[in-house]
Amino acid sequence: MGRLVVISNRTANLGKNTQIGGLAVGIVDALKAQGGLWAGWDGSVVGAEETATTKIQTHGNVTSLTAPLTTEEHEKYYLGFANKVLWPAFHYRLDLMDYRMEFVDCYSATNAKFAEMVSPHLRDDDVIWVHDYHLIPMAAELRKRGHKNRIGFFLHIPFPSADIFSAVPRHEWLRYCLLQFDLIGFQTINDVHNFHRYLKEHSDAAIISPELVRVNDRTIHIGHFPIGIDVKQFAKVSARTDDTIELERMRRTVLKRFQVISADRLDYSKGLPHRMKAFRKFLEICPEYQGHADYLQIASPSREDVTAYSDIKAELEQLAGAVNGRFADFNWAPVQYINRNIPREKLAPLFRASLIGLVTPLRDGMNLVAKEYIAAQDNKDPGILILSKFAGAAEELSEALIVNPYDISEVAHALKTAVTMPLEERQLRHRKLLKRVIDRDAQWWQREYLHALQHGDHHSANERVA
Ligand code: ADQ
Repeated sequence: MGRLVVISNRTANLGKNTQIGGLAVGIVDALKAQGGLWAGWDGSVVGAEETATTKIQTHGNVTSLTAPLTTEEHEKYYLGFANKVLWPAFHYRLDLMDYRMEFVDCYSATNAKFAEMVSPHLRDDDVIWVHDYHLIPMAAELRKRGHKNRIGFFLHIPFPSADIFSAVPRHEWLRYCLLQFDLIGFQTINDVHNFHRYLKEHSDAAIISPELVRVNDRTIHIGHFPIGIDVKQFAKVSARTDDTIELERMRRTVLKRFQVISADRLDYSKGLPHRMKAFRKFLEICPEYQGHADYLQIASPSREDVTAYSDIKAELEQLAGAVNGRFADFNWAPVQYINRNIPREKLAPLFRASLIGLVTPLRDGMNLVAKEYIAAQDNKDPGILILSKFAGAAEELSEALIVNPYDISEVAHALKTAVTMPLEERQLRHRKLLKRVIDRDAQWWQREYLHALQHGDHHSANERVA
């Protein structure tokens, strides 16, 4: 078996991996098991005049290969085409798409730069796994350099409907690039359907079966591989006896108060203002819970250089202030809003201590917070997950209270249902959800994907998913 080569926009620090999320956990495990290379951007931005040098670091059988972005690449490739064109369009926000021709040129050139960095290090039997929307042209660039390896792509964000994808400028070129991979992996069955429909309507690719597409002399495999979390690690940190849990116990039993929690990157796709309005509506329709419901929104700063992100931040802050202004009393403020990164060791006990996990993105590839919330619960007295039907996770987590995040009133009523749900029903739902989260954890995800990539038979993998 050859080595595994992973190419992603960002790489994790291989030296210490205690803080990494599901994606990185799955990848690091696979790299360590097989030996290999992890290549990507090192996170720094340098002036064009500074020579961009490749950094090579080795940890055991894994080597990391990273380079900085120049100011121009950061602006046009990363913030530009990736995050002002592809991200909004793939999350159904064509209104926020800001396309410029120089963005796509730089996106293409930056992919070529990373391909050039990786190319001399590749061996013929390496299996290459490329991640996410930043690197759609990577296989095409590697093929140009003569590499005939098996190259797979995994899209972490949704693949939108055919109409939306065909509205992305240069979608024909993006399609050509995607079809240079040997395996295209999506998060959900819905994403696979959207891709098929797009191919049927906008290309002459022959769809041989749901898993096989043929274009000219190439056969491309397609499948869905829902990403999971490192359940054991998350359950372990959430179970640590912690002041947070003690506080919540007191809250629930002595003060008859309960906590609702949300944690997201502060991104317009996550539906934070809609959710804040739903909580406000809940306080309106259930006045008996005023003084008893605490809503904790933890929102980590994200892509603040993009206007749409600073706009959503301002909107959320204004709303949180307005809800508190309207409902707060001397001994209670309904909304606690934290705008920073919280270490995993703190986040997990907070999830465990909250009666309701409110996860209502307007669109999301998967949403790992939903799975983390389930993994953090204690089955003796588990909390309830309220989950958007537009999160990829809703395809698997059907025992959650599934809601339409655009329907403020529906979400407010789901909050009411959750607060009054009997313990036995909470336990029953949680048992089923936890089983699914455990069965399809981060390790399962990488094994299924790599099996499909290496053997070209993801059919069996996806049958197991169904
Ligand atoms: P993201 O959009 O970043 O990921 P998500 O899947 O929810 O979304 O992962 C966020 C991670 O960050 C979770 O592990 C969560 O615990 C953590 N997090 C959130 N808020 C935090 C805070 N304030 N402090 C610290 N940590 C915080 C993209 C796609 C998703 C897809 C993943 C993985 O958009 O749909 O699930 O990739 O494929």
